[in-house]
Amino acid sequence: MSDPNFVPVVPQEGWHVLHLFYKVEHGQWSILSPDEQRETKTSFTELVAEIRETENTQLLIFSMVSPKADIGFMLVTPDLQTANAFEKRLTLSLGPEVLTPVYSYFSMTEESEYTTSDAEYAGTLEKEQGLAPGSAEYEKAMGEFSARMAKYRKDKLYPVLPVWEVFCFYPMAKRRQPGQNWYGLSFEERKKLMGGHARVGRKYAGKILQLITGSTGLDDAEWGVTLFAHDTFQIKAIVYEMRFDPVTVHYGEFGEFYIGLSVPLDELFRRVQL
Ligand code: 76R
Repeated sequence: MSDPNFVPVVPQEGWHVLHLFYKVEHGQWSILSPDEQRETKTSFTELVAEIRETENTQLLIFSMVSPKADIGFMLVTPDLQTANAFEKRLTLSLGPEVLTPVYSYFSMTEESEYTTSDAEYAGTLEKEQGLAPGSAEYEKAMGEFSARMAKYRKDKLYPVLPVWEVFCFYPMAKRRQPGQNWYGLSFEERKKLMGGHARVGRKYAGKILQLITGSTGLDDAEWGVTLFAHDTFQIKAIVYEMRFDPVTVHYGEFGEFYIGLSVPLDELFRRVQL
């Protein structure tokens, strides 16, 4: 049953995240003269540089796999006005109607509700490790814990995106139906279940980098899941393994999957034949 004392962590900070996927309309592109095409590619390159030079702003660019989309952008920036302005410019960046939006997702970075609190960690130190509060070892352990959590929180709210070869994006939500309503579970039950999920996830350390961004009230699903990997085997493996994790088994709802490859701009132009 839902916990009447539960106070959800309502996000008050974080960055805005736009995932933007487009198809290239070669018919429109071919109307441009070779000079216009060259100029367009130059101004596109300049726009990318301008976005990347904007404070705290990151733009990743992907050559998307399969005809679901050709070009993918992941834009992360603090201010929504900035995000919105860049998004409109990116859409027009290769000329009118050259890029047709096929899918987009709007979310925000957020921290987890289920992290270990100072009080919980203090309890573990006392009960499981027998450390007395106030002792030098206890204080040292608590200090290390706080530093670790501060870094963890910073990485979630203000992530530095990696440029790994493979990118995977899909929206997710937690199921809400009689007998299987995630939001009807108590906080303790959810936290315990998410603990199992995180244990599976941590096995992929160094192979998968995951960024969960929240989209309740912003887009159709509840989270955007962004995975970075060095190869598709790891993406397939983690998503398959998590299918058997109780949280996903009982409560996981998935949207469409998109796979992209990180490529430099000149290769992107060649790849999508611009
Ligand atoms: O945030 C953390 O890094 C620690 C714990 C953790 C949370 C709270 C965590 C760990 N995840 C969390 C939340 Mn996750 N994650 C997914 C998918 O669910 C599926 O079946 C597939 C989609 C993958 C592959 C994945 C990977 N996770 C979430 C949420 C929000 C849920 C909520 O708040 O109720 C979703 C939708 C979600 C989905 N997860 C990890 C991973 C990996 C690799 C980790 C370990 C990260 C690390 O320790 O570096």
